Amino acid sequence: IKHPLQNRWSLWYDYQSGKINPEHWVDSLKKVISFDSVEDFWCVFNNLPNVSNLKQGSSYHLFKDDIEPKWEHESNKRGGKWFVMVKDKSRCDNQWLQSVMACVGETFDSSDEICGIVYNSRKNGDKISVWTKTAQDEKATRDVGNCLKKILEIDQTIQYTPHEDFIRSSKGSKNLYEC
Ligand code: M7G
Repeated sequence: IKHPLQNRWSLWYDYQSGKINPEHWVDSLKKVISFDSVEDFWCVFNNLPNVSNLKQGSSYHLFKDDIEPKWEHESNKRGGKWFVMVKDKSRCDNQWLQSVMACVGETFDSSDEICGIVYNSRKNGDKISVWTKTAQDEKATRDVGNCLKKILEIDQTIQYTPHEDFIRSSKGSKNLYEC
């Protein structure tokens, strides 16, 4: 018997070469695999190329199974993301694993608020983002941000931006919270 996770999760991948507009972005998004047990989680992660080796321009998205990893999805459109610039590339594999384990193990405070987690490999610096459901719920949103800093063992200030800004215009976004 396998050990069930509280939620079923799906891993998605996308690769963007150069500038992309929001209408075409979804075309490159591919669902790779889903899992709902501890054993299957390890099976997936033990076989997944490390984020430190991810080709620049590509991203991993790990989301609760009923949530597509895009701003427009019902569960995301009133939410936003905490994002962390990866400052020390030698720590990125471990930081990604720790934050993914906290998601699937539901050890974040206010973990019901979590939609998913993203790793972007980018020329101007890698990013880890945690997407939450309700930007207006300041308490729950801050709980997630504070937990994320502990999990990543960082003391830099991190920012939270609502997706609605991107839905209106992919250029403009303002930070709603910091922690
Ligand atoms: P990104 O990959 O989140 O971050 O967005 P980056 O700026 O570090 O590369 C890059 C571009 O991809 C955005 O400006 C959009 O054109 C497109 N894009 C990204 N996301 C997450 C979405 C999304 O959820 N929906 C849509 N329509 N476009 C998106």
